[in-house]
Amino acid sequence: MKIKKMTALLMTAAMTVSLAACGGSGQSTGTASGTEEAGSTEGSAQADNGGNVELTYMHKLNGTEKYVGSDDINNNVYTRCYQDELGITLKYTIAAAGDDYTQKLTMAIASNDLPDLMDLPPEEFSELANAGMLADITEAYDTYASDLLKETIEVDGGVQLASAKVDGKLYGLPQLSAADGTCDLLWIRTDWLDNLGLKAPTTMDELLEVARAFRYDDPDGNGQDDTWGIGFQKDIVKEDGASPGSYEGFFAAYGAYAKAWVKDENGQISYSGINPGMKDALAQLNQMYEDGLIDPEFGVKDTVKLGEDIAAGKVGMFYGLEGMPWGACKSNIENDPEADWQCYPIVSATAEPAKPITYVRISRYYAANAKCEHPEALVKIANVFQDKINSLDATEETLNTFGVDPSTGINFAEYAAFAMDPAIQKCNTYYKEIKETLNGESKVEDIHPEAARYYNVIKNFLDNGSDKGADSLGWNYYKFIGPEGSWNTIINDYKANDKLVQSVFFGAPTPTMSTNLSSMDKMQAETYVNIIMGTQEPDTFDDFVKSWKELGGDQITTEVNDWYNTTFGELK
Ligand SMILES: [Ca+2]
Repeated sequence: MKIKKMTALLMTAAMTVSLAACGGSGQSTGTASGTEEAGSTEGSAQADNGGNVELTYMHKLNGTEKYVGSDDINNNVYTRCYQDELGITLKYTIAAAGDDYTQKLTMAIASNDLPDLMDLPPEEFSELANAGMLADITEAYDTYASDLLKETIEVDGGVQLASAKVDGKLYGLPQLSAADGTCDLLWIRTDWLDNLGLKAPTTMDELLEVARAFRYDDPDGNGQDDTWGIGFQKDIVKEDGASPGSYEGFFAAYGAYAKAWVKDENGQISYSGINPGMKDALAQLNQMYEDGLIDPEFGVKDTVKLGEDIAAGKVGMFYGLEGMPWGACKSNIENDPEADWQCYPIVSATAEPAKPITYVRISRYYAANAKCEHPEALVKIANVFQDKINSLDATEETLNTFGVDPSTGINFAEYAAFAMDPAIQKCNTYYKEIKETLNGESKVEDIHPEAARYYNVIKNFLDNGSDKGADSLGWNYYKFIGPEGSWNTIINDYKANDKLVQSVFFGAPTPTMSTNLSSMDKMQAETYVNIIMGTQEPDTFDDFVKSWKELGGDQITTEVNDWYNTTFGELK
């Protein structure tokens, strides 16, 4: 069985190898643009089944694309499909990854040499949409978007789609982030809990007890004083925290978040990084630091370094996202098959339940040039990925052809001109199907073929006596989408009990954010670290709040509220 190579298809929320992930340096496949559009006669509804339409496209690559034979970005299973099924020939005038793409995009905008279709980061999208340089695709979307595409893109009630509108007109399709399914959980070494006869904490006081025991009571039984109670990394002021070692799950115990914009019951939006609960949270972290529960080197450890400590069996608890079984925890159980990890709901320090924060992060918008004669092509192209990969009618064959080839591990989905994974619906569906199949209530032949892939991996792990060392991939899936995996906690605790809080601001930065935010973030991060390490008294938090407001915070707060009211005025 080539299970190792059967890299999970998608599940963007949880996967380290994410379809939408930006790659490093990519290659460009041509730059000449030349002609504007070509192909069939006018009439925007006539692109399919008949005359062929050629459209130029500026596309951001992941940088990880691998091709078979003589295929390339202009000729592959997706471009041939667009041609055969839609009569659309895509000509990639720019196809690059990372900074290379950003540079080419900046140049194309500066020289007003934009292709028919394009990938745009939020800031550039907003700029071009407001300048009238993008096609209004409102009607094209209404007419041509398949039910599945609409269902996928409007999964959040149309919130992210609304960010692609100006004056009620739609100018692009957002690459959705899997908000409201990606949030902090408390990950704990359960073998250490067992060794010390402890239970998983349900309150902050209990968490402190466990952290103390993990630090001082030799949880790994090697007779050495060599373990930390709870792991944190250096990036405190960061959306989603940085995982592993996020602070957002910890701050949430005090009703605070480092980087979130939260709406109150009166509809007012405020920045939670200056919330009074944050002062209590930082004071508590300072106490833990003083008590030796936190690695004093945390301020110079990034997620990779913390991951190495976790993998080496030095850390017994941390806050992190639902996909944590894939990273350091996997390395840890591979190094030490006795090790085991389980996620738990985050704990509260107050009488209120702790509510994890989720962030919307739209990486890019797919848009059409205002001069493009066939803007509807954008929508038709977007339908394809849904049909081939995300439809309940998808088969093993379509998944292998348009997704990951199980024999080579090549992810053909990376070639898609527009790919969007309904990660949350998928996780919900697959979780349920896998659980039912494990319980004998469903047959593996009857569940979604992608769910069946994960089921088989999990079943293999369970049948082999749960040998984590021998089947770390099976352990991964079990801990993520198995009956007691992280997804179970998210839907059966966080969602079922209405605990998730969504940060409501996303998209292009506001004007004052563009000019002032990076220095404000820096000041915030320094204040937090100094308070934790005791070089500043917790009471200096109040001075920080005052400075933050004066240095642009009050202005940004006004801008965020204006943006929200303008963007979602009709929606709410
Ligand atoms: Ca020890």
